[in-house]
Amino acid sequence: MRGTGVNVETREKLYEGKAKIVYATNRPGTIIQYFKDDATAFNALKRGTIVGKGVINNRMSAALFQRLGRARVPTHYLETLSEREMLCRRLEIIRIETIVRNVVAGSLAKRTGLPEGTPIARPVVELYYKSDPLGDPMINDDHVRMLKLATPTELAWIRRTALRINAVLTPHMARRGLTLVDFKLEFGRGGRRLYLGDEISPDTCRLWDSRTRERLDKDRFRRDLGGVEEAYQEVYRRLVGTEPDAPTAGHPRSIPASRHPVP
Ligand code: AIR
Ligand code: ASP
Repeated sequence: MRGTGVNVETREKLYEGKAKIVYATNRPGTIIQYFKDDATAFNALKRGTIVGKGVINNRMSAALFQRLGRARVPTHYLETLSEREMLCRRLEIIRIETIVRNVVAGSLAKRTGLPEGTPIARPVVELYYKSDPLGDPMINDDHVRMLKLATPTELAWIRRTALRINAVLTPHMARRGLTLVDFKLEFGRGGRRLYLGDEISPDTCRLWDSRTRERLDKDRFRRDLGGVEEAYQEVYRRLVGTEPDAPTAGHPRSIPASRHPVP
């Protein structure tokens, strides 16, 4: 499927979320994720724009999906079509947000009273019910079964795969001077298999500078810390480098490297 993006055509809008738009394509079994600069927090009570975020999240997600693919984690990523468009396998999204935590932060600090920054000896996996009207409440395996969100076999695979992803991404980030504090994953069904979907970016991960513990993620937006764009650019520079991955040869939408707005 890779390298086949020539002649991919955008068709009807299937879904518009807070940070992305999903389009059908002329290729059965695929969708296009379009990454916006829009940012929301606290279940969309806070709204804003992070200039250039869509480009960064698209490229960064692609790089991390490729890294996970090399570690044999199945992801929905097929190809980067343009600065903001990613061709993906079409999934039936499982309505569970899976969070993996290596360091106490955010809602875990609130829930436990432990100070942010407390290391966690063995990663913690949490499940949330993906429901905007309900504000994504935390759930457990029994609720997953009760709500029929996933089968026990699927849930076991999700937990196992979330920890494998953490085991790949934590050292990957560490080599680039970033502490992977926590992150959110979404999985979906594609045919008979499960795949990692959505994105992996500073919108969905907490990333701290390993040395200074400076926050280099969406918490800068959520908490009005300033330097939001700069933080996204810094993460991009460390994870993807100043030269983005070479676009697929001959792709009509590929962006000449010289013209690519490297943040
Ligand atoms: N997350 C949760 N819902 C949406 C997102 N992006 C991510 C946050 C953070 C992790 O899940 O970006 O990396 C844990 O969030 P919290 O608020 O539960 O501490
Ligand atoms: N974007 C989500 C919201 O609007 C969650 C977040 O990242 O804070 O609630």
